[in-house]
Amino acid sequence: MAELKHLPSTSSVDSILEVLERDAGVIIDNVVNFDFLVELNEELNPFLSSDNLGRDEFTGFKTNRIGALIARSKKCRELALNKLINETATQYLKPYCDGYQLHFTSAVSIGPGESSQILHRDRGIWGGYLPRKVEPLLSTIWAINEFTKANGATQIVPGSHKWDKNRQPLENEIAFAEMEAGSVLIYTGTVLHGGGENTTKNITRTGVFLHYAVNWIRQQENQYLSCPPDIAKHLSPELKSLIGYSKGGYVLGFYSDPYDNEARFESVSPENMFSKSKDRFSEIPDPKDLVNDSIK
Ligand SMILES: O=C(O)CCC(=O)C(=O)O
Ligand SMILES: [Fe+2]
Repeated sequence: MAELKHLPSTSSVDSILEVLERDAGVIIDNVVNFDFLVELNEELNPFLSSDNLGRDEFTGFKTNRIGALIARSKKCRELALNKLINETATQYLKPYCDGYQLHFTSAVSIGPGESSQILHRDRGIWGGYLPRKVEPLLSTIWAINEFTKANGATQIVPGSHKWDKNRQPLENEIAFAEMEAGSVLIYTGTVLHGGGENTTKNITRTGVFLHYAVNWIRQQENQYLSCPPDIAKHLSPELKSLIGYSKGGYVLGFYSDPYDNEARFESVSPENMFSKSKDRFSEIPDPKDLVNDSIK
């Protein structure tokens, strides 16, 4: 039976990267405590308790999903900025970008009687246009309650990020992300995985999904609509930048204020919407370097 490696929350980034390189999935145990989860539940329950069941087999007829977690939950903001996760994302995505962004937020509650989700690779959201040699995603699933094989723990196929796309796993090649509440599964955009079957009578499995993608790609969840400027202005500069109120390159992601006729906010970084602080792309580069560095 395939198994996922568990590491303690005191692990080094290098030890996490080593497992990710081999398996493309790893569990970090007990990162946040019980009190943290109580508050998180209080923030999410009003939204999760209304009926947001999936409308197809992929999203699950007995599975509730909600997004906009940065706007809706202070505790999710803390999770999104978790130091160990962000240091791991920086190192893991470094070969493919010079920065990354929060790409997707969702709380997923798999209810009793849900069947298992088809195994898939999350990079598929971009329609298969990205060459396999680029890994665009590093994702997390935070266990809000205990994940067990019975209640729908995520299925993961360790090592399948290196497989040919048509290879299907044998049953004993599928691992289940069983973990205690407060632990986190880290997995890549190319590993085969899917929600598990929930065979329990009355236990709902809830995970908070926070996915990080290279900064030059379209985000799965439109953060500017899920967390519009009037909410984003209350976030820390670091978090605003992480969700996309920043540029991803010298001219990538700028904005112009449609009401500004004094040339104050013309072709500027979204950071200017909130403060005058300069972003890391505001230095005017030498055009030769700009052109040269833009093609690998
Ligand atoms: O709920 C889960 O454990 C996994 C869900 C998933 O992979 C997805 O919806 O893309
Ligand atoms: Fe998925």
